[in-house]
Amino acid sequence: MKTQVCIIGGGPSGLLLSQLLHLKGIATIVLERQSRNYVLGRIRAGVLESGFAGLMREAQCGERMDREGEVHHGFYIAHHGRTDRIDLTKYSGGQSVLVYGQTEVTRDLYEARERLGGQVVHNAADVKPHDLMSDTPFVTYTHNGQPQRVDCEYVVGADGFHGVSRQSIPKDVLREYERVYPFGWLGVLSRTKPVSPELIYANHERGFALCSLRSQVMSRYYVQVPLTDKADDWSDAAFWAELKRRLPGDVAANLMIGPSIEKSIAPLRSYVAEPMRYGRLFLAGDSAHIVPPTGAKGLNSAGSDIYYLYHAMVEHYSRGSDAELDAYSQKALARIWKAQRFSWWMTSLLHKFPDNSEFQVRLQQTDLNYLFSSDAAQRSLAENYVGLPY
Ligand code: FAS
Ligand code: PHB
Repeated sequence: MKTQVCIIGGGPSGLLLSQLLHLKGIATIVLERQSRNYVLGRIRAGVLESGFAGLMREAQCGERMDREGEVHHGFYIAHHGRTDRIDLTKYSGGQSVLVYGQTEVTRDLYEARERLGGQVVHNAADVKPHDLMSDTPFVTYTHNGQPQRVDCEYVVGADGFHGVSRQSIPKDVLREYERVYPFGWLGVLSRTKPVSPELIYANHERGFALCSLRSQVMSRYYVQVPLTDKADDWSDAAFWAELKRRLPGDVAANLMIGPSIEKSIAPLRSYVAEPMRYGRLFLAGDSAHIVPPTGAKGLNSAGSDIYYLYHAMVEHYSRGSDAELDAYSQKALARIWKAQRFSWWMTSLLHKFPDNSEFQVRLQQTDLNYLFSSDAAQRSLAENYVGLPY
């Protein structure tokens, strides 16, 4: 097979880039290790920045998102017996976020690829990029036991944190930066009415909790748990009881509980790999960076990578200029590191760190008191949460 851009990974990053390039007449193929249902079975992000939503619309995938997604103008932080609201719209100069699950984003992208006859290969095993430093890179894989080869001009590694692409960059070229947090998030999805019309982030002495949603009949809740916990250790009853303990009394009293339809634990880490380019290979999304989900920046950071790479590829193929391709890694990393900073800060602000000294505990409390006493501090939080400009 021959194509212009071979994309490894059929998650939101790979599918969005493939769809955007296709609309500009640039040929792509997406190689996805799992089945479509497996990819759609993952429950992940829930909040979209306006930049990401704009890319979905440009990709002709925004119709259901705009119909079913909820525009949110603020969220709550419950802490030290108080519940304060961050007015995102007031403090970000009129912006908002869209609450629409990553699962639905991915479903919309799959359906759009199908409508356009896009090439998405599922169950692609042993995917491996070759000759990345040449002008004729290629990718091999096996499908239904048959060896396959894709000759291409560029390879995009959109294969997530555990993918093969980042591993294809030599160790003496790759620089990695990482912080692993001493806790994880136990998440539950339930067909229940959300307890609050807006998200509630809770800083509690027992640990962090988050009340989110997917729709008015589908709720998404999280509690911070030790890294040693397993999702199976938690019965539904134990989860709901712990969540209630960490929420303000009036909220806990109104919490509608029900059977979990998904329950999983996500470890929390901050991670960046540099550079995001090696010859004809470009990394995008979780293959190059991971954030703790506290700031809702994971999927949204993938969005800005895709925006830069999409425009760089169009520049190359339509105007023969490689300036934006050459600038991609530096440009993407500049925004990635700001999302890293914000995600680390929100995580430090809201979680219980087992090894924190009394001094650090008081600093965290002071950080929250300062936040809600300062318009400047709330403007800073709001402009980062709605998404810094691409
Ligand atoms: P993805 O990991 O989504 O997609 C990569 C794809 O590549 C996968 O489908 C994988 O099967 C495929 N792949 C991997 N190796 C391959 C190979 N060798 N060959 C072919 N295909 C291969 N973000 C938030 O904003 N909020 C959240 O609450 C949140 N929760 C999360 C919970 C978990 C458990 C995880 C892992 C992430 C979470 N994230 C969250 C971040 C998440 O939303 C990512 O940012 C988002 O999935 C990034 O999309 P992709 O870059 O497409 O990577
Ligand atoms: C979610 O709804 O899954 C969600 C929302 C906000 C976050 C993290 C996760 O910061």
